[in-house]
Amino acid sequence: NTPVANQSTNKIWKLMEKYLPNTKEAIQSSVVNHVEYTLAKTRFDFTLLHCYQAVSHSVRDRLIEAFNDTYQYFNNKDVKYVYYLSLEYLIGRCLQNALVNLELEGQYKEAMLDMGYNLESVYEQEVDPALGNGGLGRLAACFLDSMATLNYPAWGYGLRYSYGIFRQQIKDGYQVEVPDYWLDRGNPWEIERLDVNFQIKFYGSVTKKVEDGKERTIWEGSEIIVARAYDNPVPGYNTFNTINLRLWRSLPSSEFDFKSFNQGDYFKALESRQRAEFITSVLYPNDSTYAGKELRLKQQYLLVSATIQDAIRRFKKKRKEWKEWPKYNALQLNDTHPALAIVELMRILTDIEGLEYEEAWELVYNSFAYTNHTILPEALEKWGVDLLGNLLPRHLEIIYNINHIFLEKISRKYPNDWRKLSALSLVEEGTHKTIRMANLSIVGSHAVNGVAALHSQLLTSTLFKDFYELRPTKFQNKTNGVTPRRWIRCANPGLSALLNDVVGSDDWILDMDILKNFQKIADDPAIQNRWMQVKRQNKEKLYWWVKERCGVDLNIDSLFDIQVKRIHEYKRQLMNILYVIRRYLDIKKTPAEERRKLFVPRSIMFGGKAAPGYITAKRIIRLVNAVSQKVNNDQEIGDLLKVVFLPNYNVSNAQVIIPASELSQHISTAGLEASGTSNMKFVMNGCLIIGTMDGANVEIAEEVGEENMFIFGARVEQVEEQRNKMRNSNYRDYFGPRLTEVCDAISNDLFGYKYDLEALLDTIRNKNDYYILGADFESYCEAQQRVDNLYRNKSEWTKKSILNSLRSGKFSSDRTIRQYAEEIWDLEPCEIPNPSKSEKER
Ligand code: NBX
Repeated sequence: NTPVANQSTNKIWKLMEKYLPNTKEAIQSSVVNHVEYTLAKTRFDFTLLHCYQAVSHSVRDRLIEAFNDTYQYFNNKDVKYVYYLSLEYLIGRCLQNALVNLELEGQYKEAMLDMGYNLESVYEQEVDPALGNGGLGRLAACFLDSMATLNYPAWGYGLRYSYGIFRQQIKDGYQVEVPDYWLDRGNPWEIERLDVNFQIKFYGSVTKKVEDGKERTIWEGSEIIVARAYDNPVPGYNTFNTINLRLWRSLPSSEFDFKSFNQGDYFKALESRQRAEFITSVLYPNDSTYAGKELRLKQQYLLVSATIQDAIRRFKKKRKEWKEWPKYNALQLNDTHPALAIVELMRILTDIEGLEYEEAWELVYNSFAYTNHTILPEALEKWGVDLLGNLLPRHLEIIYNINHIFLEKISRKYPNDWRKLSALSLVEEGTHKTIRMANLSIVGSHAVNGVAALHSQLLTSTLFKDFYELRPTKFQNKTNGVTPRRWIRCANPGLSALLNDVVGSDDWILDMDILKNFQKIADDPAIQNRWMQVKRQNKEKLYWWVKERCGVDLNIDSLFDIQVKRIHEYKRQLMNILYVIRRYLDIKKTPAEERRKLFVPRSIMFGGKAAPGYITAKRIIRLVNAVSQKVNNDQEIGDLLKVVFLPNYNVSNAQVIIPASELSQHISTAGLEASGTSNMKFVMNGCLIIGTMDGANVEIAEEVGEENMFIFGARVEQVEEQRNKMRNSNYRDYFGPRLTEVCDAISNDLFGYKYDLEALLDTIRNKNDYYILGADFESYCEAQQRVDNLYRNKSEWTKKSILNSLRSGKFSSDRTIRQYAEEIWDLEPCEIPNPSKSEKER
């Protein structure tokens, strides 16, 4: 029902045409308004938390203005949309990011100071929405920032988990997982859409019916729930464009189990309502093995089904012709987790909209694209056909159908090539028959990409070789990137100010490549001094962070050496800590008076979560803490060496840790880290990398120069050879004396915790050392020696630090998103005219 417009209602709606003013007084009055009317608080009963909430609501009001205008404008211009589908978004805190992107940080700072509040302590009140595991989820968040900033008509779609990734506590040196109920204090940033709900079906049966001579397939679900939309505005920088991250929450459907209610089984009916709510209650905390649990499949299907329904509803409002679908919609799959979207769209187009199979396939194929994030075999999703067929019987039928048609084409092209047929098949035969989600994603997409040049090359030469030979043009590379808004402008205000002075403006925030034009400053002693000052201030901030959380007193003048990322054997935190032990033993062997000549004081920090079921990863944390305890309490060592485990690594902690680091470790076994993205953040913040030729490190070396990094270790093509060597020898010969001595020290109980630590050592001593720590250890030690040598020369170190930062332009996610838009999505930017900020055009 459209309201009848008359003169008096028009006058009322006209009230909405004024934008909120951003003077100090206006900001203060909006904050105070929210204190009174949103929070129902008074100045006498008001804490810093309330202050954060009121400020956030006041900022949210401003976001909503831009947000509503953006989609109205997109709608009027009838643009093509990209839908980014991801089971994870690690967006981090919102308040500072929103203020920076709206270019209101200065005004709010002043307004709040006037009221007696320091804006930085207000920021600290916000909890991290941690709806992701690691790199993949954080990448999705950086991409949203770039899509908004570059004015692309985009939507992010995901799940609103009630519990994000667990909070990590360290008790007696072991990781303890604490539930993260992040909505505890409300969430001022989201907009609950009571009117945006979609039904989601599970289980049930499939029947065929003949209607007017045509066969129709009907899937009747036996469990029906509802997905409700929660919108999270994502503001672009230096533009009025603000896009939406729409997160779904599962709720019981209102008709649900009406029968049981009426039959008087009140409690049973309530139980099933709770089961519906449970679907989006918790994020799976695994980042490298797939869970294979029904609940996880329900989560995936809920995201997929609600999103496709939403996109179709939007499309149908505008046009009648299905053949226009790919012209107006691009759908990007963030890994295979949302791959069922391919099948869901096929189902709706054929079963409900009545399109022929081939017609529907054309539309699906031309709109979907898939990003792969790993070649680790244990991470590849394969759903058992029993489980999938029970939960989504019609989808399994469609998958079989897609496979049948696909394999027929293959066998015509390669008659009797059974190996090829079974490698390409969507179905893996065996005692436990499974569906390969990667194969489904490739077959259903017009573009498939890896996330760094080396990774994309490995995909086409190993994991997806047969698919590549079939259709080489489908395969692309899109090297990852990170947003300079959050990772420099927000996280490192000191460096931002310095870069503003160097460039003469803040244009670098939108065009990082211009920093290359200022490389000569790297030799300027005055700039070097200021550069060192900025780093020192950041180190001081981390010093206090560590002191408060870990009770360790670091030497600010020591080299801050950091490895923060999910704990995994392939990332080789174990090799790092074994080197720390090596260094400790070497210091102990050196006469006291010579120690300071031979060793640069170092503070070595580790951080990262281990998946709760990943025992080896948890033992690595145990070892780090055991070494930390021993070394930090050894009077002889003093501040020459400190070892710290930084608990609960997350986005907001990363914003303190990364700007303060001087050396960061990206030391995965060559070929196994698809890209890495923190490496890019560290480089931007003037940190030198010690690393292997893996993932995006290879391209970082191309950009900043190998001479400005500490590269070591086997190259991809040497890894298998090293593994063979290990298989054919005793670990004592293969390891060499320096590593052997380290292992023996652990075995001789120098650090305690013998049971855990022996088991840990066995992963490299007796299990073939799959990640070739033994092979790379010597070359790693040499690289570490080069680090010490360079650090003694402050000016040379600083010069390299400056060059790293100025040459990091390629790794802005703006570059990445432009490439996706141009080479995969075929998407044009659409910028809303920046309003005068006084009158809205409505
Ligand atoms: O994706 C990561 C890769 O390991 C990084 O090399 C890469 O830079 C990053 C972004 O492309 N992968 C990752 O974070 N995976 C997951 O978090 C993950 C989560 C759930 C799951 C499997 C993997 N079932």
